[in-house]
Amino acid sequence: MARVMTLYDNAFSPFARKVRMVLEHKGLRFETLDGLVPTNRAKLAAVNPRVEVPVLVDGEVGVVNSSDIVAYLEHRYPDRPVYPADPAARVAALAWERIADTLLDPILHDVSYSGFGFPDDMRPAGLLEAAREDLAPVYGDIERTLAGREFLCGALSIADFALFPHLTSVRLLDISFDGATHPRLHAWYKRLRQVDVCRADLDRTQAFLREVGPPNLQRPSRLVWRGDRIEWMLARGFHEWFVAEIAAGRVTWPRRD
Ligand SMILES: N[C@@H](CCC(=O)N[C@@H](CS)C(=O)NCC(=O)O)C(=O)O
Repeated sequence: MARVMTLYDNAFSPFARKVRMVLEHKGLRFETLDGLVPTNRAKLAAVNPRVEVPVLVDGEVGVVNSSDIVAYLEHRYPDRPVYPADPAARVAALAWERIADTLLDPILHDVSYSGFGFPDDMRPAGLLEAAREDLAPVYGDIERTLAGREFLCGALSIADFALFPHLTSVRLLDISFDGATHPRLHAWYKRLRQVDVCRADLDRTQAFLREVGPPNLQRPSRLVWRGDRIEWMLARGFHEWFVAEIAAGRVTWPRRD
């Protein structure tokens, strides 16, 4: 019997959503386990000491970190590739994935307080404006790149899958692109929503939000912070706010219990 891979995921995690879309795009069989529900925490810690999703377990092989998982899948299951064959397009696709992982994720995490939402009196003044300033060049780059193209690197690729979850989130906050200024970006986003695996991703996330979302979504007493997310907060000058969060005991780090 063919072995079935296990994806430790979470419908709210942009990294896990990216990996799941790649698995589905490739038509691979896998089962999922929500690694961020407290009852599965020990299982997740056993495969990833940082206790983060996503993790992929494929027989004897366990892979952590979303871009490593995508690289593993592409190497091990090359059919229906997500990396472009052309060397320059491949470099560009990986660069888009890096921008999604290391810039868009931090901005969205920090602005939305990891999706849990800031109570009004806790959101530092100027945070949304900083997000808009740093997103504007990314929107502009996407707009320019899409000239004469359906997808960012020609055919559908990891670039589109990596950016899609973040672009679904900017629309929920007041930091979205607008169709008048960025018509190609707007059309591309609409096109992606028609792609089966992207539509399924959005449906899953919306169902998850309906199930656990406001008013039921509990803000955790301490939020997990890590590298790029801290860097963006500090680089934009919100260090006093961040230190106050640490002092108030509301900050924790990725680690094993
Ligand atoms: N660099 C990692 C980042 C993964 C990550 O930050 N995962 C978050 C969810 S988006 C997580 O599991 N955080 C632990 C928690 O919230 O308890 C990747 O690309 O997979």
